[in-house]
Amino acid sequence: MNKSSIDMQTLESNKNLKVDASPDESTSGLPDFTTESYKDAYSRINAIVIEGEQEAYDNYISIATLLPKDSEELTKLAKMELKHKRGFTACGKNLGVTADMPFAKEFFSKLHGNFQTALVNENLTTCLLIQAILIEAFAISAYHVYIRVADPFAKKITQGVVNDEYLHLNYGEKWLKENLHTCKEELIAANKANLPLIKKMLDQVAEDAAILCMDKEELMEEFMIAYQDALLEMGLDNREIARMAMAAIV
Ligand code: PL3
Ligand code: FE2
Ligand code: FE2
Repeated sequence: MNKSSIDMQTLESNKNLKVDASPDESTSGLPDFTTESYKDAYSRINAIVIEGEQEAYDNYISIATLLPKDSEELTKLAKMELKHKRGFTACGKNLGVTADMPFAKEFFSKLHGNFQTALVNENLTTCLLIQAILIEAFAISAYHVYIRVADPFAKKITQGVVNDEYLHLNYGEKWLKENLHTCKEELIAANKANLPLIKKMLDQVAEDAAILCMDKEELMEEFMIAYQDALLEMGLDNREIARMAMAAIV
C-alpha cells in the first residue's frame, strides 16, 4: 500500500474519533458509540463475533467426537465459547444494536463448509488448524485491536474473552506439536486452502472495522503475530512458517 492510501485510511478512521477533547481521560480518542454509522457497522461486526463464538462452540464439540480422549477438555473449551457469545450479545444490547445474523452466517459460510468437510472425512489436523489456530488467531487479533477503541462495557468483556482465546490457541498448538511428524503434510495443505479465506474475511470486515476505529494494518499485524507464534510453537522452522504465511497472498 502506498503512502497516500495509508493517509487516506488514517483520515477515514480518524473521522470517527471524538475530537471534542472531553477532559475525561477514559473516553478521549474513542469513537462516538451513539452515531447511526457506528451502530450500523457494529450490527455486522457484533454479529460476526456472536456467530464466530457459536461456531467455535460447535466446532470444539465436533472435534471432541474425533478425539474422545480429550473430550472433557474440549467440552470445557467449548463452554467458554458460549460464555463469550453471551458477553458479546450483551455488548450489542448495551449499545442498542441488533446484530445482523444472516450477514454473519454468510461471512463464515466458506470456512464453515471446509470445517464440515474435514469433519466428515475425519481430518482432525484440518479441523484443528481451522478452529484452534486460524479462527482463534483471527479472534485474538481482532479482540486486541478492539480493546483499544471499545466502549468501557465491551472493553471489560473483551479483555476477559481474549485470555480464554489463548487457551484455545494453546490447545491446538500442543496437539499439532505432538503430532507434527504425522500431520505436517495435511497441515500445510489445510493452511493453503484456508488461510486465504481468513485474509478475505479480514478484507471484508475492514470497512466496518474502520468505523469502529480499528485499523486494518493493525489487524493484519496482530493476526500475523498470533499465527506465526503458533506455528513456531508447533515446531515449524522459519522457512516453513514463511512458506505457510505466503499462502495468504496468492
Ligand atoms: C473464537 O473463540 C471466536 C471466533 C470469533 C471470530 C471473530 C472475528 C472478528 C472479526 C472482527 C472484529 C472485531 C471485534 C469487535 C468485537 C465486538
Ligand atoms: Fe471465543
Ligand atoms: Fe476460542
